[in-house]
Amino acid sequence: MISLKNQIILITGASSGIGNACAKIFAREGAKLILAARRLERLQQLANTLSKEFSVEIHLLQLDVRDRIAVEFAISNLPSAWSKIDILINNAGLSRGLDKLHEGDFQNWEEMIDTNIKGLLYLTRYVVPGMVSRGRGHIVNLGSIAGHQTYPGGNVYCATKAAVKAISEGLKQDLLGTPIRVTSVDPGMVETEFSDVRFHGDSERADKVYQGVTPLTPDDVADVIFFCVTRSPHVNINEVILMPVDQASATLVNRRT
Ligand code: NDP
Ligand code: 8X3
Repeated sequence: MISLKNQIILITGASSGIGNACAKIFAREGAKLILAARRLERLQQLANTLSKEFSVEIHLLQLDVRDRIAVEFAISNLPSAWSKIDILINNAGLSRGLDKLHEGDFQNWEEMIDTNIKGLLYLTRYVVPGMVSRGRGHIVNLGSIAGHQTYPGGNVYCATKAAVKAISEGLKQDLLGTPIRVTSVDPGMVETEFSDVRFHGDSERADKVYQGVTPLTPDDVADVIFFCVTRSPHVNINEVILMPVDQASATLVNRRT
């Protein structure tokens, strides 16, 4: 197992859910954290909590990953002590709506495509060249079971996660011959703000998604990511699919109610 002590880890979407849980587990291991999201006050709260609990160095980035110029500016203007990123966790992402494709909302589509695909590409494009020139690095992309199996109403969200799968595979191939590692972590149901965001704040509908099942927690996913990034340097975990015991596929869920 390799140590994360003093490694610089950039986590997008650290203001909630899986990104937030990753920040906690990496802080515990002595990594230096760059935490990015749009909601700066959330990041500040997280940084305060982590600083009290661990002696951790944290740099905050208020960043909308959909804004390519902002991503370029943020990465190229990192203070020199923070610029040599060792691990990039491309976690920022969201779903919007569960409409039939032929009745879909254009704004929802654009938000998912711009965040889940283009945002992930921008971060990758601006961070990975530095990894290549330094000869070290690891990119972890948050895919999903939705990138392997399409479910009714999932159409565009599933397409974005299928794109993440293809991008992860492509990046792995393009980095062959370098020591840089690429991993896609692809969960099933994880209870986070994900469903609230999908249903635009309709929490009653969001709660129903997790009714009668024991979903994964953000910490469960962070544990798997931690495992992937701490393997020996010659080991690349390409893809991990994890889901709750109560789930067998994107659509097959055992509900006890
Ligand atoms: P949350 O809604 O809890 O967290 C999403 C994070 O993404 C937030 O921190 C949010 O921050 C950030 N984010 C969204 N849009 C942007 C943006 N434009 N720019 C910067 N940050 C953004 O959901 P999860 O933790 O569940 O989701 C994390 C990842 O895991 C996503 O990629 C999701 O698709 C994936 N996933 C989730 C599953 C689940 O069941 N929950 C299962 C499989 C995969 P802010 O709003 O402050 O910008
Ligand atoms: C999130 C999991 O099945 O709700 O990616 O799409 S699912």
